[in-house]
Amino acid sequence: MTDQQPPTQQSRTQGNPDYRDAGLRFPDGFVFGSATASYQVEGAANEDGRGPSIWDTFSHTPGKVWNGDTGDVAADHYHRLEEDLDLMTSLGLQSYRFSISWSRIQPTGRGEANQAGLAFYTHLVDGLLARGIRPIATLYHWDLPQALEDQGGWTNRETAYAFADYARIVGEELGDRVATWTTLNEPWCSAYLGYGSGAHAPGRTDGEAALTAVHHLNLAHGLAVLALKEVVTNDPDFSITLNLHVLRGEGETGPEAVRQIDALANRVFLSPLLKGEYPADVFEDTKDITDWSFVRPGDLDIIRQPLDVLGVNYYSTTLVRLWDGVSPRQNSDGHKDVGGSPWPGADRVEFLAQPGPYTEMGWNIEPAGLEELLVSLHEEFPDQPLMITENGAAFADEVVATPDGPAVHDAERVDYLRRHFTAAHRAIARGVDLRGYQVWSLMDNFEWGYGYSKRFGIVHVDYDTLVRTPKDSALWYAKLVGSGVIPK
Ligand code: IFM
Repeated sequence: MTDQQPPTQQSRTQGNPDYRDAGLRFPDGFVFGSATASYQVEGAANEDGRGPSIWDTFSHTPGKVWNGDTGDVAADHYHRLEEDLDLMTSLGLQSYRFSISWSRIQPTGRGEANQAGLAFYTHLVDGLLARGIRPIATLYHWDLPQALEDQGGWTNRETAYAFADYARIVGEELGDRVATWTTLNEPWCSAYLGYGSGAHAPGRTDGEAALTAVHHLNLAHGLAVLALKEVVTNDPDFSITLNLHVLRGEGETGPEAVRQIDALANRVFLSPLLKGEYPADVFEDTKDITDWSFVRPGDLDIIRQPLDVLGVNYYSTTLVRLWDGVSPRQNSDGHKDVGGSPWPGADRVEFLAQPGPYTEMGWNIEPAGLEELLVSLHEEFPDQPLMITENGAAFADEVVATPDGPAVHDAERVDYLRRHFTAAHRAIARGVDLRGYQVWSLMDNFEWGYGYSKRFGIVHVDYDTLVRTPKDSALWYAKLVGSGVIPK
């Protein structure tokens, strides 16, 4: 999503220029929830027949993850499910966005279902419904079964078909109860961080592999929606979640840099999903890397499935220009820099640091970017309902003793959430069909290459005792969910 000029916030919006509004009411039916992902919270990595995923392999490889952290135990959500469900009830959550571990269902990514794996998610979905919480299930949040990676992973077209088989198995089990099926979470990360930069599992650094993975992930999405539609018996929403980049260009070369990154980060997903075509400029920009012959006749018809809701994850903005080839190259693209590039064909693009404030990830806090993103999506795809499927912030939280017991006074996260809920509200006021907001994350968890060093939860997890402590942000959010109005 592009916006060449940083917006003049006051000119574009009513209310406080810094988005610190209170008292705004969300429409009836707006779904307030929170999100997690399997490898980040579940733990129980070697239990009940679960097979290894690429993230087990990656995190157990020395040097790949901060401090050698792994998801072996994570937040132990697998064993603390009842407690966590009750926690959701105590916060009044209306939805829970979780992901399903493919290798818990099919340990090698193919073949018979592992009944113990299905039982866990059955328990989870039933527990949510018993508490009146809407289940939003993501089928893939980056934890590919290792056995499939050994056969080429997302560079192998067969992985897309295996994914559809897996979707069918899960759909047959839960397809009378799940409210929203999200096929993929952030395929940008799976493809470009997994196969391009190597910052994520499986840690490959090959631009052609990354672009091949992009297409096979898009194809997997379409095949999975088709498979699910054959087996579900309720009337769920079908969805995919994208981490679209809100781009700003600097200087004379800004527009060209924005075009290149918009193509690779945004349009290479949005165009096939919503228009049934790949952007011509992506082919041109990457022609020295691949001829895109992995796109076969008929693929785009499969990929373009009607989306009941498009999931949008938003954290910050991205500032780019073309590198002059002389001065030291800047690479502040917000992703862990491990040497490889997540931007095949965009070798001349430079990613510039932006003004703060920042979160603990070093990401700039810019609620206007969320409003811009939602409005620009609405302008381009006016009939497409949207849902914020992730938004939140990592800060260095501390548990303190109070007369009422342990507490976490995470004022910065409360402020971050207030400003982004305000941005979402402003987008709705400008006509965006925004259906809900899933705060990332329900609880502190394994933050991929950063291990447990970054805390995104609204609930604190003590990684020694696994005790959960709702932070002030959780209590603030409970007030918002309960009233539908942004609290003070
Ligand atoms: O923790 C991740 C999540 O898994 C995907 N979206 C971004 C979050 C914060 O980095």
